[in-house]
This record gives sequence, C-alpha cells and structure tokens, in this order.
Amino acid sequence: MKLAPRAREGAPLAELTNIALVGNPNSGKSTLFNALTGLRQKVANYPGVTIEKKIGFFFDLHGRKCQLIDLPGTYSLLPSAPDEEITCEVLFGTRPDTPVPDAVICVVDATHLERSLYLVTQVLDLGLPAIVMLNMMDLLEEGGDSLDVAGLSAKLGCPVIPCQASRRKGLVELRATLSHELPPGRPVCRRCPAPVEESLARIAGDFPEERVERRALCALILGAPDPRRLAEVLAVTHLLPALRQEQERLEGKMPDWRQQTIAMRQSEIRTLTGEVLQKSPVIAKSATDWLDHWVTHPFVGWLIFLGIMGTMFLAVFEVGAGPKDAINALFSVLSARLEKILPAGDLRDLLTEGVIGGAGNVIVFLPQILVLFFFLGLLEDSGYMARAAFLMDKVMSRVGLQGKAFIPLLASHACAIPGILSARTLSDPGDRMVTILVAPFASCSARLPVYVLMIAAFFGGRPGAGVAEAAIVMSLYLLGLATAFGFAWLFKNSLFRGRPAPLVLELPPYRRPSLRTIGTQMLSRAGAFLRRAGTTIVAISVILWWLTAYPKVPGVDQSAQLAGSFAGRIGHWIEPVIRPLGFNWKIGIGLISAQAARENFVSTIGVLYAGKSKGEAEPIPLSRALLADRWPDGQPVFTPLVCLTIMLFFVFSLQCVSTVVAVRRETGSWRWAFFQFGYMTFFAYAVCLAVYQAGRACGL
Ligand SMILES: Nc1nc2c(ncn2[C@@H]2O[C@H](COP(=O)(O)OP(=O)(O)OP(=O)(O)O)[C@@H](O)[C@H]2O)c(=O)[nH]1
Ligand SMILES: [Mg+2]
Repeated sequence: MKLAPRAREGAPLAELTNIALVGNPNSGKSTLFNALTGLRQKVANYPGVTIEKKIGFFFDLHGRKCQLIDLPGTYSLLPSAPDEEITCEVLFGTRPDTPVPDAVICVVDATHLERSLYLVTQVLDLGLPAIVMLNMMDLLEEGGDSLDVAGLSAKLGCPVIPCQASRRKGLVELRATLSHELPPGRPVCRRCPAPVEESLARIAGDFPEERVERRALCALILGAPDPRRLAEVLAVTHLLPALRQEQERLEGKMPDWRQQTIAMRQSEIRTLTGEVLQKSPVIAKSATDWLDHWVTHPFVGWLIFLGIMGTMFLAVFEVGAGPKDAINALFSVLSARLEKILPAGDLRDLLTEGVIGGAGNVIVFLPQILVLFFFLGLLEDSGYMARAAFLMDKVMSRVGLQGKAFIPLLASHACAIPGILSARTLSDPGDRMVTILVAPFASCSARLPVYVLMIAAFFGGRPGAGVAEAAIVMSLYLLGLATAFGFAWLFKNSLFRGRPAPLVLELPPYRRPSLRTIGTQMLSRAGAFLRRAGTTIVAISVILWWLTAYPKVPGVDQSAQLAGSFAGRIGHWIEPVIRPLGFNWKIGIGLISAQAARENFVSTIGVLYAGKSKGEAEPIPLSRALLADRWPDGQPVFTPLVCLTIMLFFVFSLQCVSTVVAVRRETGSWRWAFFQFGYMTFFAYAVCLAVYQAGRACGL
C-alpha cells in the first residue's frame, strides 16, 4: 500500500482539506464534530461511543471547504482493539476508503491533560500538522484549576485553542486557525532508553518516509508486543524479521524496555503538565466520589439500578400512553373519514386495513419509544451508563466476560446493531465474539410495541395499572439480560474459552445531561422510526393486505374470506408447527413477517385483524379485536398464557434481518450469523413450548 506524501514544511492549509479528529475516548470529539458540521453523530458520556469513522464538512473563515473525519477514541497510537485500529489506520494514511488527513485536530479533555498529552505527543511525533483543542474548559474552571494555554502551545509547538464544544465555544478560533498556515508537528518527547535508541538508529532508516516521520513509526512498531498487525497496516511486513531481531536483542539487554520507554515519555509529559497547569488543592471528597460510592455499592447500587429501570418503564406507560391514545384516535378519525368518502372496494380497504391497520398501528407507539429514548439519553449523557457497567462487572466476570462488555449490551437496548458494533471496543477477540452472539437478547426498542400490545391483551383490553404494566416490561428486559449472561457463560466455557480481562473502564465525571444532545438524538430516532414505518412497514402491510384480500371468495363473510385467502392458506400450512405454542395461523403469519423486523408483527396483526372493526360504529382498538378472536371450538385465542408466550418468543428470538447482516459484517462470516439466528430461534421455540404446555397442564 502506498503511503501518501508527507505534508510540506509550512504548507498553507488551503491545500490541506482533510482533517482528522483524534483524542482519548469521551473527550468530546463527536460533540465538536457535530458543532462544526451540523451532523448528528451519537454523543454520550461514556468511553467508546464512536466505533466507526464518520465524515462531514465545514468551512474555514475564508470559506474553504474542509472535510472532517470523526474517529473512535484511543489512548495511544498502539491499537489494542479494532475500533482503535481504525483511528491509527486513518492517521497513518493507510485506509483505502478514507482520504489521507492533511491535518489533525487533537481533542483534549482539559481535566485530564496529562493522560491526554500521551496521544498528542505521539501524533506530533508523526510530523502531522496538528491543532490541540482544549475541550471541557468549563469543567476545568469549575474545579478551580487554571491552565497556561500560550505556554502549552509554545511547549507543544502547535496551536492550542481552549474550547467548550458542548456550547460551541472556541469554534470561531478553530476556523480562524485553520485558515492560516500550520507547521508540521515536531516531536516533544525525544528521550528513549539508550538500547532502544540504538535499535531505532539501526532500523529506522529502512522505513518509508513518504507520509509520517520514520523514526516515530519505527518506534511505534518496535514497541508493539506483536508487531505483525501494525506492520501489515503500514505495509512494512518485509521489515518484520529485522524488527523481531531488535526486539529479542532488547529483551536480552533490558527486559522491561517497553515499560521504561513508556515511563520516560510519561515523565516528560508530567513535567510539561506541571509547568502549565495550576491545580487547585483538593479539600474534601467530591460529590462524585460520594455518589459513586452508592451507585456502585454491591447492594444499594443494584437497588438504584432497578429503581432507575422501574421509573423508566413507568414513564413509558404513564407519560407515553396519553399521546399514544391521541395518535390512535387520530388514525380512527382518518379511517372513519376514508370509509365515508371512498366507495366500498379495494382502494378503501387497502387504505383503511392495509396502510392504517398496518403501519398506523406501529406509528402509535412512537411516543412510548421516544420516552424510552429520552431516558436512555439521560442515563448515557449523565455518566450513569459507565457506573452500570462497573456494577455489572462482578456478574460479568462470573460468566467470564469483562465488565466493559456490558456497554455493548446496554447499547443494544436501543437497537442491537449499534450494540454489536460497539463490541469493537473489546480487545479480546473471544469476548467480542461472545458479546456479539448474545447482544440481541437485550430487549431492543422494536420489541416495545409487541410487548405493549400483548400486555394490553393480557389485561383483557382494559388498561392495566401503569405499575403492573411497567413491572411486566421490566421483567422481560431483565429476563433478556439474564439470558444474555447465561449464554455468555455457556459460550465462554465451550466455544471461546479464556480468562476475563480485568475491567479497564474509566468512570467519566457526572455531567448535567444536555437536553440539546438528547433532543437531537430523539429526533433522529423518531425520523428513522417514521421512515421505516412509512416505507418498509407500509410496503409489507400492503403486500399482506393483498394476500388477505385475494383470491376473492364471493358471497362469504369476512373470516371465511380471510381463511380462503393466500395469507390464510400459508397460515394454515404453518399452523401445525406453532399450534403446540398456543399460536393460531394469524400469529404465525405475524411471526414470519417479524423475521424481517420485529415491529412487523404488530402491523401484520393489525392488517389481519382490521376486518374485525367492520360493521362497528367506530374502529375498535387492536387489543380488543385480538380478544374477540376465537378458536373453532369457541375458546379465546389470546388468553393471558398465549400473550405471555408471544412476549417470551420475542424476548428470546432473533427477528431482525439487519442484525443478521450486521453480525455477518462484524464477524466476517455468514456461519456465525446463521448460528446466532438458529440457536436463538430454537431456544425461543423450546422455552415457549415448555411454558405454554406447562401453563396448560396447570389449567391456565
Ligand atoms: N461539560 C462539558 N461537556 C462536554 C463538552 N464537550 C463534550 N461534552 C460531553 O462529553 C461527553 C462525551 O462527548 P462525545 O462527543 O461523545 O465524546 P467522544 O470523544 O466522541 O467519545 P468517544 O466517541 O467515546 O471516543 C458527552 O456527554 C458530551 O455532552 C464540554 O466542552 N463541556
Ligand atoms: Mg465520539
């Protein structure tokens, strides 16, 4: 792979339009990226939120277009996990799908200056033109510390701009700086143990010097415990024998040469930090320490965790139910009007039963989903998520996973796909694989409409008390988590044996959640949900309506027409497989369409039961239409036991084509994607069979 030419000394940035954003995890890179580009990258208060590069555009003060690349956070240029590898590849200019950065913006959390400068000095070593954005200046000042910005800039040899990305402060200064010439980075930390210097002198000359400083590159690869991967990234595998030889020589001469090299850099950085940072004397234990004591307490911490979850689900039912009923009423009015103005026939049925009965029945859940996302946003942005991961570390290590793996599991509660992607932050490949395999057990937001509909039917169509409804949903969520832990234990003790890595998760400070951040994310979620409802779900609903309306059976009633339709024939064909679970053919069709996406279950059931409203003065709610359905012997189909079994099926099964595709991409093979689909579906079926048959035996 050819390395791009190195930036020329003092080259004007007019030619340098590609800018990479790098920094430690949780330092505010994506917040700055969003502020500059106007995009809506996910931002949250825990490390490892961004796991993929993202490109956006902005203009400098001269109106020149700059391309900005947001990157996963990393503590050093020696990658230890796949997400960090992406950042290093972009910086080294070796990613074929990403433009070579002409300059780098290093985002530094000013409250963690010393730790952040480790990466900054490594970037400067590479010789890339860099700007340091000193973010979180508000927190630094709140803590009573003060920083000599000009002094730091002089010591680093690059522009340093104080900023508060969350309030868009410092952006004009950044744009102005980018409009001028930027000097190439110069090494700040030059000292190495003597034997390492000797090795570098021997082999650095063989490294290509087209893109970045060869000495810095050589020092990086030499320090890697396994230099192969980095050598591949940098296309210098031909130098591997020489590198290994030098490593062996160093081991012989100075067994702890790696630690010593790191320690020397750290010590130089400590001196530098001491010269520019005035720390306020720490007087008492901070409120954060006090809160953390309780929030991560082995007993009280769990009570707090359960209390937060309970409140969240209660709000979903209590706050979300009102707007949901309002939207429902709106669709009912719309449906009644269409019935009035359109002549009886296929077009009317298509709109009222297909579109409104299908997609409309899913859209009504939007308010409740938004309430869920509002709470998840609060938890993520306040810093609680990282505490929950800390709390879970004990359970996680019992099942053999590192506590950090809880973050992908938590992220999967919004949607399994970002959860699966964020498993990239795990350094151990086995842990990563196990986390991917169990992540879809975490109840994603697409399951919520199914749960809410089934709970309404469970309570016989009457609104149940919010507390009881919230308790059921919370139990389903906890059941999903417990199952994820159970299978993780199984996989860690069979397919992916290995000791759990110790928990290396930094607890971010608590922050007042930003309503703007949460609101933006809720808006983008709502947009995605409505787009899906307006496209795929409408399309599937229309197809399904056609399958229920054709072939026409003249002179028969609604249910005979449905039974004789294409959908009815397919349904009756699959009924024997699902009958032992207490499901009728309509539920079966719902389960088939839910394989594409879980919400399709609700839209499908909506279409199949839309006919129940026919002849009624007003359209009846879907849950009541379900309760009216009977088996041929007159027994109700949707008994509480059947509603429970359906919910359990949704807790355990993997019904989401996008997840299967994401797993294929992340694991690099269809084998794992199909394995996951197979084991989860089989498990769901087995549990539902056992529960339904046991329930029947008990007379339920
Ligand atoms: N107080 C304060 N908070 C900030 C500032 N900038 C960002 N934040 C908050 O810091 C947290 C982390 O921000 P992100 O932009 O997600 O950080 P990141 O560097 O992209 O994190 P990763 O993607 O995990 O590497 C969020 O809660 C932001 O709201 C700031 O200047 N002041
Ligand atoms: Mg980010």
